[in-house]
Amino acid sequence: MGNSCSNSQASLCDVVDDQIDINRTDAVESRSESIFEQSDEINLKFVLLGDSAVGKTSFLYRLTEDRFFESHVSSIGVDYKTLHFNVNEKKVHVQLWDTAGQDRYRSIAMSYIRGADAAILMYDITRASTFQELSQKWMVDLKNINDNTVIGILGNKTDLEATRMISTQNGKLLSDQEGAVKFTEISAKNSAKEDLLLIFQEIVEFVLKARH
Ligand SMILES: Nc1nc2c(ncn2[C@@H]2O[C@H](COP(=O)(O)OP(=O)(O)OP(=O)(O)O)[C@@H](O)[C@H]2O)c(=O)[nH]1
Ligand SMILES: [Mg+2]
Repeated sequence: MGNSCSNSQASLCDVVDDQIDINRTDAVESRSESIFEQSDEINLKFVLLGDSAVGKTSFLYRLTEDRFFESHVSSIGVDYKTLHFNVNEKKVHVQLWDTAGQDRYRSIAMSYIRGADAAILMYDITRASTFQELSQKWMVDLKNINDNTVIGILGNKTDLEATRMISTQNGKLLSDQEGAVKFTEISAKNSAKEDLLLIFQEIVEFVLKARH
């Protein structure tokens, strides 16, 4: 990632705050990290999971920096950015953890599931194996570790429609089967940042509702 969070760093890195200003989401000032959850401030932890090269890091870049890179630099550890939302007059700070999809880093990825309020699972609509692994590998591990995590499922790379292997209907079926609160297809390459933020905010709102 940019700044101090490069892909060559395997563990913790500095928070990179991103200011957001969309519809129901007002931009808020950057803040210093706090472990306290004050009455008008809520801190959430989300984790991004899925096979290597499905587009997790690209999604994070589009959400936070509105950029896209054609090259694939495999993540080798974990990295995060903090997104800020205003929901019902509360400031919600979401740490979004981007994990590495390669098998050899799986145990690291798994350790970030613990304590996660939500998991966003991603597959590549042009690679059937990434869809199968979602239910056979990622979902199994997720539920074994933390059965209460709110789940969102994203099928990525809709710009590659000509080589699509997984239909939208099958994505929806999987989502229903796994009890995901949100399923949609996106393109980290072509989707507008604002649209991705709205999808993200919907999941945030589900998490907040689930807490009450
Ligand atoms: N055409 C297209 N390519 C994409 C899209 N999203 C990501 N890619 C490409 O897919 C490759 C992998 O993207 P990454 O974001 O690095 O994938 P990742 O899931 O983070 O992979 P790991 O870090 O190895 O787990 C890169 O070459 C990206 O440019 C998309 O929506 N459309
Ligand atoms: Mg990555």
